[in-house]
Amino acid sequence: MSDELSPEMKKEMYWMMLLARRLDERAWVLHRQGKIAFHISGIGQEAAQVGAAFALQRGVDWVTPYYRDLALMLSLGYTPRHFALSLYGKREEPSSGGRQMPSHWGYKPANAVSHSAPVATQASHAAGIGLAIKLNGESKVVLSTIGEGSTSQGEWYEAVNWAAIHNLPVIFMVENNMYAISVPVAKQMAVPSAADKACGLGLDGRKVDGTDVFAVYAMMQELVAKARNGGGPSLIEARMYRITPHSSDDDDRSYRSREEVDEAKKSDPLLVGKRQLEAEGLLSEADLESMEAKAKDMVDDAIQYAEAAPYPEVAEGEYPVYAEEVRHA
Ligand SMILES: Cc1ncc(C[n+]2csc(CCOP(=O)(O)OP(=O)(O)O)c2C)c(N)n1
Ligand SMILES: [Mg+2]
Repeated sequence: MSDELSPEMKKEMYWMMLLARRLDERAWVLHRQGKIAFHISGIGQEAAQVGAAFALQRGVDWVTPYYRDLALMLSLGYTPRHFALSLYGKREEPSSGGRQMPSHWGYKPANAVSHSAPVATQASHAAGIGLAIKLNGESKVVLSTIGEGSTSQGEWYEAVNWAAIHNLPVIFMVENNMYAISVPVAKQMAVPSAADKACGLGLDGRKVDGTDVFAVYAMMQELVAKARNGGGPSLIEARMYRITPHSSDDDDRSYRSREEVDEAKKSDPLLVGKRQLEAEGLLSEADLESMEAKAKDMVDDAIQYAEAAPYPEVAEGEYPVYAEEVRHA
């Protein structure tokens, strides 16, 4: 665990993971109740996301996140209300006025760029932003996240290669959750880790336990500092397990056993984080109870808010998606 983190920061990181988890769980319930059309979950990936986000300068650095990054986004200031608005496709949703799919993010105050549905396109966006930062002489970095399966895409190699050639301030974080929908990681890559791909592209490749929020934070801090000081890009593989089905439309019983999932739940990042904080005497039963109560209140509030919020007007379907002055005219 990083010594540089104060007890308050450690608790804050645990809180972010807990809030993301409770919000995510509620989205599954809303889907099963028929209230929302789609959910894609970050359950099991919160530690990597929170650890990475806390190593950034929020609102200064850039992120090109991918669809499982709810905990990352909440750590950057995106709120449960924003997320609920996206689940319901409401007008006030910040990425696109309710036109993007849920979990496709996009949040200007956090310099978070909405991604396209084709996987790996965000890596090219990150390389481009990295080049702009370099040309402008700014002291900023880009965090670009992706699933391990998507690192098979040609576009991903092109983006990482390009960032390496031009020494761009980009950290490519692979959230290796062992599956790409139904395809296990062994059928996705011949190397043991996505980090091993770095040596063929000429950048720093690191592996970290993606269930340990403090380990991810410590490694990210180092890589962010390196990128910020002109040391170039890095590739980091955070390993974890996708505890839920791929999405609300997937039945994972057709390709993996319940025993496998139950075994993986023993390394649930929330459990790991709780044990770490308890071992340091930083988390009492009372702390946990009050965090749970606060999370429930925030999730209830977000859903109520989104349910009451207006949908976009039909005429807005013809408006540009990203020109806000027109969208909110
Ligand atoms: C170019 C492209 N091919 C296929 C898909 C369909 N698709 C969406 S998510 C996904 C799996 C990606 O797996 P991984 O990168 O491991 O991310 P995870 O969902 O496991 O977090 C696939 C195949 C897509 N969106 N884009
Ligand atoms: Mg995956």
